[in-house]
Amino acid sequence: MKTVFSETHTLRDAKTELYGGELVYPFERPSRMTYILDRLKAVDPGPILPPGDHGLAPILRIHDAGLVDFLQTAWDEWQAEGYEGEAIATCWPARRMTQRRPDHIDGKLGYYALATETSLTPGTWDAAYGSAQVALTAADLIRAGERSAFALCRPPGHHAAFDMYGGYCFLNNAAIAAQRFLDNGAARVAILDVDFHHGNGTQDIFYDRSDVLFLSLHGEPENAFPHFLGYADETGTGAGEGFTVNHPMPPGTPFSEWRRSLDAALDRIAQYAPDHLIVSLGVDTFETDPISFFKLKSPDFTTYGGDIARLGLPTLFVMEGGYDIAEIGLNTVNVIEGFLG
Ligand code: SP5
Ligand code: ZN
Repeated sequence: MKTVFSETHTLRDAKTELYGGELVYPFERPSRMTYILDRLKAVDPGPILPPGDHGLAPILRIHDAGLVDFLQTAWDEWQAEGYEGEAIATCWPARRMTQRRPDHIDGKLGYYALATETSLTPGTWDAAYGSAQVALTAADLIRAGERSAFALCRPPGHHAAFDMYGGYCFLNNAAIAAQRFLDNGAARVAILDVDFHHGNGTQDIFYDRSDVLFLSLHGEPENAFPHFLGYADETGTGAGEGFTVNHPMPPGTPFSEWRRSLDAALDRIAQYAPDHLIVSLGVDTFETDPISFFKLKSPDFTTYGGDIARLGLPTLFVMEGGYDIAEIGLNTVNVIEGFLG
């Protein structure tokens, strides 16, 4: 399996994440990639390639032009205001308030942010752009006939919605890749999101569509970020009714339970018979992940990689979360190895 990877991810190196009332060094940090690359090189499932540049057009197939413009200009506006720290939203268009976009950077941050833990920094846009290019290039490998490919994306993407960023995500790499498949002739694409967190952004983008089946296995919103989406009764709307599938699970969920949800999701994917499968691959389901509460062990990642392979679909893996950095390489590459069999 070929991996696509870009060094531009290092341009995203935020110093601050608002966590537990303190500004801490972010869980989503550049060294995550070092550990995954080291393990990839040790196991060597295939070559590691740089992305091509597909420009902004495929990004704008998925995202609001206002969000894309904001991500490109927010840092300059923040600096022009004379602020000393990284750019963090402090107010929101909450219940019974207007949804108009303000002019001031403080207002715009609240308008486009869905969470406050994700600071904007000088290199964030360039890194997010590069991450989307990684996903697009890996999608094109599959279109060219590869059975599978690994988009080693950073920053991750699945929390980024049509017009919102947050949850360490700015552009929705998996959604951008899915649209790429459709624009190049695919009729149906399934996105299976196995990151610990609900893929609220991906769900948002495809909620009213039947050409993308979205399925997510995640920590229940009552107890896990992003808290305000991901309930089992969210099933799609209009033409998309029945094409969103959520499997929320409670704290302490072991692999045996998690795998039951996976089996149900895989059955639904088989019934949908997509041209391509995209796996939003977060390994924050690991038992010692510092911000999550599932109990998967390292060999379980190999097992479920094999489960996914049995669908027999051309499969694009897109990297999402995973914050037990010492084990992120092992767990991520275990999924790849399990898939390859
Ligand atoms: C891509 C991805 O995995 N994004 C996750 C973003 C989560 N950010 C909010 C984390 C809040 C964690 N609260 C954990 C409580 C542990 N005591
Ligand atoms: Zn996650």
